[in-house]
Amino acid sequence: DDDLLLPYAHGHGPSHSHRHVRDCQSVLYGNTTHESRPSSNHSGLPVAESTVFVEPVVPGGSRWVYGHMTVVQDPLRTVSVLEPGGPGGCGMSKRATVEETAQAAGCLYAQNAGFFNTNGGQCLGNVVSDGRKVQDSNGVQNAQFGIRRDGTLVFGYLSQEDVLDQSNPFVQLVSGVVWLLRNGEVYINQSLTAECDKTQETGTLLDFINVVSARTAVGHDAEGKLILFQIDGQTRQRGMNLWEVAEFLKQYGVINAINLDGGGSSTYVMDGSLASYPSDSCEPRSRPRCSRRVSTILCVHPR
Ligand code: NDG
Repeated sequence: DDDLLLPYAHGHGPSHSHRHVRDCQSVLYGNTTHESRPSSNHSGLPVAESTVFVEPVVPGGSRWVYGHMTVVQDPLRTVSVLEPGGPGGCGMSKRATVEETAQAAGCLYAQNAGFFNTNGGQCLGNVVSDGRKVQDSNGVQNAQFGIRRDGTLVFGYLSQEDVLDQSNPFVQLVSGVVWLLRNGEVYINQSLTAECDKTQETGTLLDFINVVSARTAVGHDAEGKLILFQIDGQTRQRGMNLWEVAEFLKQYGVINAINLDGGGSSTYVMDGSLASYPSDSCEPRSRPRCSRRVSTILCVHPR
């Protein structure tokens, strides 16, 4: 398809196209650079189930992490990618705490999602929010999560053509960094060769993967339920590296998953109230730790 011909704008992309991903991936995946699954649709059940956990990072290990896992029964009708502070937030390079964005939208559960430029505050990557195309990444290649109009869940790498597709368009779309699990297998080594190194600001892509930190991720299980994942941490001191996040999710039956913005951005909100332990210090330092003003969020709302 045409993505082979599209140059990467602004020098942000890798020096290769989707052709590279296809050439370097095993025949197992053929020509596809992303995975698509029908989403579940259990309209009789509660919208979502949220669990808190304290678990050893490695089974039997001594390092423990605190986190939240949210299982969403009907992602098409109850999950939205929301701009910081509401519609238009990305256009204004706005940043808002997850509480602020979630309260305004009436989210039952919410966590931070897309990366942003820590200098200018710009939202990075693709953003489609409730059917509104907010911005596209201009072909910059990072792991994506999207929901199409018919409810199909999409994880992986998308060409500009895929992003702009009008036959079954994305109604929600957000970009992460590192495709953690593809078809139930850890896909981090492949992500290392394929993804843009400039979207995240925690060292090189390899450092970003290997460092322990607070993290957020999104994935799906075998039934097509959406799985939101958030763990607390502090970069270089507590939390999980991305290998551990991938193993953890795999162990709990997640099939495809991507990593979203983490570190001081990692935040979990229930009914508009902070329910996680963020790592950023408050400015001014009148209190110990504060929610960071972040970019886009993933919001689980009533049907
Ligand atoms: C977090 C990220 C950093 C990113 C910034 C803004 C981690 C470990 O938020 O990479 O540049 O999006 O995910 N850190 O600090």
